[in-house]
Amino acid sequence: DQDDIEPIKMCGVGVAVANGIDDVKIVADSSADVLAIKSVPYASAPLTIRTTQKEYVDNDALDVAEMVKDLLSNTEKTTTACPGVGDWIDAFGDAKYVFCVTITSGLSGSYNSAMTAKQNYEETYPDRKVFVIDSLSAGPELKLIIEKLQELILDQKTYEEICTLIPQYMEHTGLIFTLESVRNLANNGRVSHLIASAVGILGIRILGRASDQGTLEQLYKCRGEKKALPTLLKMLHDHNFNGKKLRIGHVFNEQAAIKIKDLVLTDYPDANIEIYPLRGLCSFYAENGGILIGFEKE
Ligand code: X90
Repeated sequence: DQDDIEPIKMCGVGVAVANGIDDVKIVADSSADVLAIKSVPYASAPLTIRTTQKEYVDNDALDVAEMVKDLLSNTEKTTTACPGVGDWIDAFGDAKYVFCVTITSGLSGSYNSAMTAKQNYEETYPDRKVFVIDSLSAGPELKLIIEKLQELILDQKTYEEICTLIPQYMEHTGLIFTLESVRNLANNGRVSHLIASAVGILGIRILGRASDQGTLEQLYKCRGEKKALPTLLKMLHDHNFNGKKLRIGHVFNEQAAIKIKDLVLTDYPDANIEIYPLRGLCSFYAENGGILIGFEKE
């Protein structure tokens, strides 16, 4: 059937065609919320969420609902950790060409860790190459980058071509979000005090975007979902959504995600929209009810 044929068709990237499918691999940290993809080898390097009692590894075995529930009733400090150099090298496996996507270097050490892993990997195996991509974002924007990598690989683009095309694509992607709480972000020093204090008031949510530096930029605050959803739509307009791909990740808030999808389709009838639950790391920081939207822009 089709699934058996496809992997042969893509046979590595450009110059390495004769060496077969194991030659190319997409790797991302678990902030991408992507556990597996079709047709191209893929691995996810997990971040971890830690209390003094317990460690949650953000892999496919994690029960996100249980973690979110546990942490709601937990009052002690919870921290997170990015993949270590060894975790990244494990994820690279034995691929000749690796495309490695990380959460923003503006908020995490994941990118630095991946860069060290790249150095070690290329020193140990001089014929292998790793292209590390700092997403300057989190969640659904990484998903868009991974989908584009997959498309370029299946299109038989060479390693060098992809190294040029992906940064160009990323100039045309963005991330907006709405959060009902920034408690975990604030407790871990990942947002300014200004933003943290805005959301201290019950019922107030913030709307914002990933800044060009890969940090949280607050654009609005509002009370209640009724106002938040049209504002998200306005933000998409303001940030030049091209009417094509949009990815909505949510923390146990599928209802709002569906409403957003319907609103978007009214203005952009040809949009390609997918809704999915966020995994551990993004659920921890975006918190219950949180919505992250990755989109393509002009
Ligand atoms: O290295 C680590 O321990 C991970 C730290 C990650 C901190 C930020 C995670 C943000 C997740 C929250 C809203 C979207 C913000 C996007 C700004 C670039 C998602």
